[in-house]
Amino acid sequence: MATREALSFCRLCMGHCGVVVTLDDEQRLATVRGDHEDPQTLGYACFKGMAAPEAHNSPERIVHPLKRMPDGSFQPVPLAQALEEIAAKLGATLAAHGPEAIAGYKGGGAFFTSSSLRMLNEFLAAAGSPKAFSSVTIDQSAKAVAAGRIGIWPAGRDPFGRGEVFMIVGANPLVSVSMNGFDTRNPLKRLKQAKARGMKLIVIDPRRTETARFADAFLQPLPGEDCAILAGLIHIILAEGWQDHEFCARYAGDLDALRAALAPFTPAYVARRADVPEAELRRVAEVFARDSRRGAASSATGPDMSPGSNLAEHLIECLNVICGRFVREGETVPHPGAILPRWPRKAEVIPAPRWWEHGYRSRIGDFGLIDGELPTGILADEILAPGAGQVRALIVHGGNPASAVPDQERIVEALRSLELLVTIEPFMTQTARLSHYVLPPTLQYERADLPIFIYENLVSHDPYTRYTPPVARAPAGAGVQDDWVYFWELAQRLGLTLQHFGVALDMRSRPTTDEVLAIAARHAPVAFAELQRAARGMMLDAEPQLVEPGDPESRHRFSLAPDDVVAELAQLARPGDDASRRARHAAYPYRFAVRRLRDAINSACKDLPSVRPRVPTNALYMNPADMAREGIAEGELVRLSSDAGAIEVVAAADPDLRPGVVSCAHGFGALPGEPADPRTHGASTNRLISSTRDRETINAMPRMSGFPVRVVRIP
Ligand SMILES: Nc1nc2c(c(=O)[nH]1)N[C@H]1C(S)=C(S)[C@@H](COP(=O)(O)OP(=O)(O)OC[C@H]3O[C@@H](n4cnc5c(=O)[nH]c(N)nc54)[C@H](O)[C@@H]3O)O[C@H]1N2
Ligand SMILES: Nc1nc2c(c(=O)[nH]1)N[C@H]1C(S)=C(S)[C@@H](COP(=O)(O)OP(=O)(O)OC[C@H]3O[C@@H](n4cnc5c(=O)[nH]c(N)nc54)[C@H](O)[C@@H]3O)O[C@H]1N2
Ligand code: SF4
Ligand SMILES: [Mo]
Repeated sequence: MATREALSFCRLCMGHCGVVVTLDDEQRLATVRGDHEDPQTLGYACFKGMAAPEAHNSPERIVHPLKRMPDGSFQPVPLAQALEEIAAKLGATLAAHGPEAIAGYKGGGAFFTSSSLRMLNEFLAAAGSPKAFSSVTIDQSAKAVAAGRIGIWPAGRDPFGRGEVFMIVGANPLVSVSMNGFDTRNPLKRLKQAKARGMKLIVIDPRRTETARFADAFLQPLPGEDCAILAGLIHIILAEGWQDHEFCARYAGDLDALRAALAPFTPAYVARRADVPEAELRRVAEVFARDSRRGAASSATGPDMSPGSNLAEHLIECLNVICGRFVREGETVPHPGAILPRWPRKAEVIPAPRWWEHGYRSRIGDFGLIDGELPTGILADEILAPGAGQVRALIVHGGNPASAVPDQERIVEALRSLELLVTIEPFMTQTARLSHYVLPPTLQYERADLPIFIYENLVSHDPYTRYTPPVARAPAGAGVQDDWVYFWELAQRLGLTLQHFGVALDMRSRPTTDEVLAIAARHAPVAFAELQRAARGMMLDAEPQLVEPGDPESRHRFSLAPDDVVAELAQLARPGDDASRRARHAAYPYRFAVRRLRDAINSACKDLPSVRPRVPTNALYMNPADMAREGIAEGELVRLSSDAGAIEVVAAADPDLRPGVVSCAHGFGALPGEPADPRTHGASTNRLISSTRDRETINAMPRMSGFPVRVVRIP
């Protein structure tokens, strides 16, 4: 019986929906609903967000540290024993093989736990290991690569709330509630508000998505052709002279070199290649550049998971640069920093920093660091390839690499070969099952938290932040801990000092979670205690930040056409390419497109009792005309193959998908070698992807969308 209500916010995705929760007599989470008085998210909450009580109270939830026994079963062990044994093993590995033998992988569950979101990195740094991996480099790290190659405008792009236009390349924020630049605080309402004030929406997506239904201009190309499409758009804009001439003169470097490199991408060539009408391509250029003066282009996983992802992001930013779509001198910075420190935003370019060209190089593939981390595309090789620096121990924090990392067979082989695999995880996931130890965390409503503050300007486009106390109790008798506690306890046993956002933690007496959060929030314009008292968060707009004039002496420019980008464009346009694509097309006539499901988050949430019937499996979506041509009926089993592997999945009709394209969500299926029923377990799309071929330069991003596949009905 529900006895008490409390306010909090959901931490399953970037939406951060403000919610009202009810608690039962034991202070356990009973219900979750959208908070209609929430100033940010205006009452929105999705089905899986409201299903959180099922996760918190699940009989399947891991509530004690588990140790894998020689027979493969898991036994609960006392926390002290688990920590002693793990620390002893880590210590022995460090002594025998050095810090490079210890690595970490951080996933979504860790990013959305603010007290812990840097702890894995900080633990590895304290141990002297450079081997931090995360889901970022199998997601949208092309954005970091693009910033590193083109340069940075400190005040950022034109915000959604002020633009006359917003261009979406391969994202579906009305379902994913996650997209750089889109206002995802109740995305449907925010989109309707923006359209009501006259904002034009452009969508480029092989599927007529929930978001695309609102588009003023919609391109439905083959996936994997964004580089050509974007090159074509810039080609048209420069040819017509629709760019922002003043901004270009002042800030755009190598504009002529870019123009030359884009010469092959004529509208006719691009239209043929991406299979879109040339007139529609022109229309997108018109709506974005000719008819609008402000408003940015942005993207999400569509282009960032397809071949040429780094180039695609570079070209998106080129579009913004040539059209001058940045917050200008004298204008307010939308979110200048609430938890993160504020810094001067000048109207000038920070020249391309190319971070990865300095410092550490990986032993596999000679990659540099992206945002201080190694690319997850080489994780399996770092574990499997013998030699000095081979990874022998891995800590997985809030992630499920056995499901999430492309080339499932190879990553699972790697995880199985580890001398020590420790996973901080609430459920018996595929990765947990391969682990030597599983350490159970508190779940979201049981812990104090802040929004995912490292991306705070994506969560809210206003200077807003919010604290939540723990509102619910963990299950009676449970041995769960806030995630960061595990890192502190292990560090202490190894004699290491954790530096949390530059502040040394007390390693003798364990701090509280609030103390840890307060360290991260120490630059906030208000005291942490004040933040804690604000039940629905705080708008920290007492001192709006205006963009300062740039240094008149500054000669810094955006690098529109650095050598590597020019080489990638030349490669894309090379004449042999057409022929080889035609040959591939004969063997693999469809193209695969990534997609997400509304009621699941990657590999999580789909097994909750109320969600299960809504997403029984990861169906392969096909256009009904393609199904008819292949003789495939709704619900039949098909074999989906790429040049890297094959899976069996259930076919489902999706008239919104363009012909020639098939689409299937990731995060399903069983471990390699184990039986899996495609109708009840689904299958892992990561078996269709090679981790050693087709990797991007710089961030080793695998090719996860836009690749050729074949679909055959299984009789
Ligand atoms: N083929 C293919 N592969 C993909 C993608 C794709 O589109 N296609 N998408 C990629 C992308 S964008 C991403 S971000 C990655 C995701 O990669 P991961 O983050 O590694 O995968 P998830 O399935 O999201 O795993 C999150 C885990 O966190 C756990 N968790 C939930 N709450 C908590 C908590 O409070 N604390 C802790 N410690 N854990 C918690 C969940 O149970 C779950 O097991 O997958 C990538 N892989
Ligand atoms: N409900 C739900 N929400 C989620 C998640 C989830 O699993 N479920 N996952 C979370 C995570 S980890 C992330 S990273 C975000 C991702 O957020 P989004 O990137 O918005 O995810 P999707 O909804 O899959 O949208 C990707 C779109 O790209 C299109 N696409 C595929 N290939 C191409 C291509 O080559 N070019 C173009 N132009 N389009 C292409 C697809 O048709 C699809 O509509 O979502 C987050 N939110
Ligand atoms: S949209 Fe995201 S933040 Fe909002 S309720 Fe759903 S999962 Fe939670
Ligand atoms: Mo992601």
